[in-house]
Amino acid sequence: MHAWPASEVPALPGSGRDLRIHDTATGGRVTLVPGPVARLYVCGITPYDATHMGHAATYNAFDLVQRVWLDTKRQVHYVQNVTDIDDPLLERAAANGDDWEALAQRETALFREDMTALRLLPPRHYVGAVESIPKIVPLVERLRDAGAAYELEGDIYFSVASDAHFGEVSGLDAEAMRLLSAERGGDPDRPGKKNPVDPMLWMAARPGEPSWDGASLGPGRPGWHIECVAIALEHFGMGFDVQGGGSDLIFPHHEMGASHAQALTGEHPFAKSYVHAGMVALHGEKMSKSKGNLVFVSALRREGVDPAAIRLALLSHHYRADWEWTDAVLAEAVERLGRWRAAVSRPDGPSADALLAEVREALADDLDAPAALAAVDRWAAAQAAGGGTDEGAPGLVSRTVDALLGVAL
Ligand code: 5CA
Ligand code: ZN
Repeated sequence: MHAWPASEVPALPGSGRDLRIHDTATGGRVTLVPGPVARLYVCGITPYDATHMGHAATYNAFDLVQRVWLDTKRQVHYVQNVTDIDDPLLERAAANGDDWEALAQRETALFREDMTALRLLPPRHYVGAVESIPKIVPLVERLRDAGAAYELEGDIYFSVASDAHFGEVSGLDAEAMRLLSAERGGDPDRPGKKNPVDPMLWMAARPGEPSWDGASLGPGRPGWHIECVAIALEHFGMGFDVQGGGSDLIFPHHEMGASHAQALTGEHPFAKSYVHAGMVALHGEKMSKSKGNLVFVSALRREGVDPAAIRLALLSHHYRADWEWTDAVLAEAVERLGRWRAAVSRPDGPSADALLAEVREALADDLDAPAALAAVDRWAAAQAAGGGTDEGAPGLVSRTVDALLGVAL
């Protein structure tokens, strides 16, 4: 699949700090020290509806990870998937009398447009589940042949007991896992499973549903977690730097993915760090396609909202916080964007050297975007107060905000 065009990242003087970030598996902050090419896998959308503010907030968080790494003069190898076959996609298509492939293509195209408008840097590889099926099938066969997977009425399940490290990503107990598995695509009550939370690796073809050649597995379609494992192993192998997503992916998705990969390779860990963004809510409930309480990026764009203001609204919350989208959040961002644009449009201003250092320090400190915005606010206030005649300052502020926060002033 093709990704979307990259906005240019302006060069900044000097270099940024290594990123200290909260790692879900250890429950504490770690300093990431990737090699010259940092490897980032972020779970992509299931394209059955348009990009909402929750998605945008999560991808914004990982865009900051990329930008901090680029500022340390590393390259970033970023991979993202598209879950272009899964139950919710088929259900939505059936409900609307739509073709599931057309729905997936349409929503993926809209997602690309939204990402481009928000200046979120594209992945180097943007990979669909369907195009990955030839890579997925042999992995499931290997797991089965190694005794890490078993058959149940034609479907193939992963046995979580096959990975000694199972449970280390989420740190949850069995009861909590069971509840989340039921909520998030699992089938803990299906009779005959070895462990209620064992997830499906390969679903045998169902009447009226699309299916693909599964070699010795028989015709069917892939489970959710093995999709991301196949794509990450194909591009990175084990031990890549960060796997990211929203906090609703901690269990089962990232826990199961880690165990699939660890059972397949005998190596540990799958990702060195697991990083999760908080959930964005609307009217007190998590924004979700299944609940339908959504604010879409594309709808705001159609209403004429500047994408830079949407981005500032996302940046005004810490990525790990759960927060509520309101009109006031957007209004404040629109106001801030206007203030910043006015401040950088003057021919000179107060020195911006300290500002650059402050933004770098804030982002390196667990992606503290609100602290970075506060630093720019202070510079803009000093500018408005008429302090300073540094002719390079407005340009440096623009480049800093563009390169590190992805906002074009
Ligand atoms: N295709 C899978 C991942 S492989 C999936 O979860 N797709 S998704 O479309 O449901 O979500 C895409 C990304 O947005 C995930 O990282 C998910 O955690 C995140 N996300 C979904 N809803 C919200 C929300 N309300 N707030 C923040 N992030 C969210
Ligand atoms: Zn995923």
